[in-house]
Amino acid sequence: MQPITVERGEPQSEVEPRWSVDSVEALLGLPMNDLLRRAHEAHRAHHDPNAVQLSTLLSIKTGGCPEDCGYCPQAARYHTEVVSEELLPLDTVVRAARAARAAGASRFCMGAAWRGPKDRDLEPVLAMVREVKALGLETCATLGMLKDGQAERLRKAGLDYYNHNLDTSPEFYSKVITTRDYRDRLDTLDRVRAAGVHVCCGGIVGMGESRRGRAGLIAQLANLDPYPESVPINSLVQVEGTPLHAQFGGVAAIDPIEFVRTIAAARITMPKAMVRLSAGRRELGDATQALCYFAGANSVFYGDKLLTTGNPDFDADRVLFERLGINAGAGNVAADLGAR
Ligand code: SAM
Ligand code: DTB
Ligand code: SF4
Repeated sequence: MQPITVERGEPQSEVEPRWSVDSVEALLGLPMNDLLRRAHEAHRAHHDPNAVQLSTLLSIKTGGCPEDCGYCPQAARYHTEVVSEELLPLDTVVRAARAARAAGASRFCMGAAWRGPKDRDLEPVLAMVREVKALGLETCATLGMLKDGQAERLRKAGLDYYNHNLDTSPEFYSKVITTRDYRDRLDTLDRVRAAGVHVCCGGIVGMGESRRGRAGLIAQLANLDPYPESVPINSLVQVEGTPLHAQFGGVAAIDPIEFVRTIAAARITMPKAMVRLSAGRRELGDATQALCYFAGANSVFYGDKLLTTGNPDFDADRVLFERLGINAGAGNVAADLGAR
């Protein structure tokens, strides 16, 4: 099990230091140009600075979720425009994966609005993993909390990555979610790691947390031993009907500079990870995204839809990558698998 409170300087492994919340907060508070310089140097030391990996998402089971995550349009208890759907048939998933591959994605991530899969739910998902893997794509799934044995079954079917986010700092967590606790999340991450599946784990910025709250999230992620291979940093997409939407007196949108700072801190503290600029890219706009790529983001969700909300369409991303001289796509397959 991973400790929740850690201090920098304790040996975590032979090569990676531990990060205290204070030390990450200090990073986040550096003069912007000093922070960007450190982050970009860390980025160049471990990655091609002009390459971005593309993952495509598909919601394989939408809405009707029993959990109460305050940001999520798929929670049954909130009145959002999301229409619930049963698990998609296998051929629909395979068709979507083929289209993602044709568009240049190297990874296909299947998401389900479950608290966690029941054993009987897992069987059809295993078939999806097998078929997507057979297309030559990297496979990822995000299905909620896993019970003993489920991660092993997923690995045997060919799952490369499991996405399960810590979402925020341990201190802020209960303001956003009450139906599962931080320890449950760490336990699922331990099961994924122990089964030999790569860990994709990140969080959401802009839920009303303080800068120290963001430091707490980054420190938790960076102190996982080893830290995740993929780190999705989401900017909250405010969805009408969810408690975090401004209509409920929810939260003000995050300052984009503060978002870039968070990406930079993720890059410095987890230098070899793929840092994914995740939800919220449409709202961030091109110039902020460009700064994120400079600060160390080297992966995105690619396709006009995330799970239920919008994302820049293929063409918008292609144009932006072209303007930035970024090489995006299949050439970067498994860059992170090779790096660790
Ligand atoms: N139900 C599973 C679970 O919660 O683990 C998997 C799917 S869940 C939608 C995956 C992640 O999407 C969440 O942990 C959260 O980080 C992110 N997410 C969900 N809604 C979001 C929103 N409105 N804005 C930003 N990120 C969001
Ligand atoms: C992650 O960190 N972000 C993705 C993926 N992992 C599963 C999901 C973002 C969801 C945004 C809200 C929606 O589209 O429903
Ligand atoms: Fe359910 Fe996942 Fe949404 Fe939480 S984030 S309400 S667990 S679908």
